[in-house]
Amino acid sequence: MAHVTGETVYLSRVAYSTSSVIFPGQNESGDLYIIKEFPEKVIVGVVDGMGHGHEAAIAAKCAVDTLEANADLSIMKLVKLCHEKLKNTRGVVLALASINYTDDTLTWLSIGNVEGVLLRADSETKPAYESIFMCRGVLGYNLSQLYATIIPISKGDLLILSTDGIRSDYFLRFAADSQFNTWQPSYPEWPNDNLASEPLNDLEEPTYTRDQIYSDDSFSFTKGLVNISPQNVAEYITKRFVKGSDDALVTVVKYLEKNKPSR
Ligand SMILES: [Mn+2]
Repeated sequence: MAHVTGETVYLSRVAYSTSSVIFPGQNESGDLYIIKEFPEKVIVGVVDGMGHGHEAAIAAKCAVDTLEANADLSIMKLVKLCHEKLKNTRGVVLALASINYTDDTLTWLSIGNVEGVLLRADSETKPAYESIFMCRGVLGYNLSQLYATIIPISKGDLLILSTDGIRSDYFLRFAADSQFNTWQPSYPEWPNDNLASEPLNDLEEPTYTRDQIYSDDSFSFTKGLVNISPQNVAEYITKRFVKGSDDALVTVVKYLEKNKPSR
């Protein structure tokens, strides 16, 4: 089983890392990502080709190539373009985000089931997180009405996009862990190379529900976010929350201070 976490990469206004796990027995992933920075924005995409193995990888590669070659377009146009280009493939689901540097906004949408959250670094900002809007559909097959949302984004905020190879309740457990002052990401070592051994059986029930976190003004991700690198967060999420029944990929992007490289 191939599990890879990239080191944190610093672009001019964001730092990011991606962690991925390939479905046992396959040698290529159907889950891919793209990040491309321009002077005034950065585009981030996480793509999940339907199924796994070679055909899934072909579809995902087609989507990523299309995004890469046209990243200067708006995300709505990018979605429609991918839909056209993917007609002869298995299709993909994806999440796309565009951070506009000139007005500090995040525009994002998801087609299918790629999850997206934005965790607030400033404990005064309420609610403590925002969720991506998930539209129905599979690019290449069927596309229903598209909705993107635009929200403000601030220094230190953490954008996390993850495919369905990551447990959908990862966010709630992550929230619980992030309440500690000295949060040290911890996870079990892989017991062996066989993901079917399910290293996650020992997880306790989540402490919070999404609604509780969303409406609780005393809740803050700040303690857990301040000194954690995108690499640590990405590695923590895949190692602790991978399902093992599918490819998995998570991309973590931290919004940096204006014109000042920071850690
Ligand atoms: Mn998947």
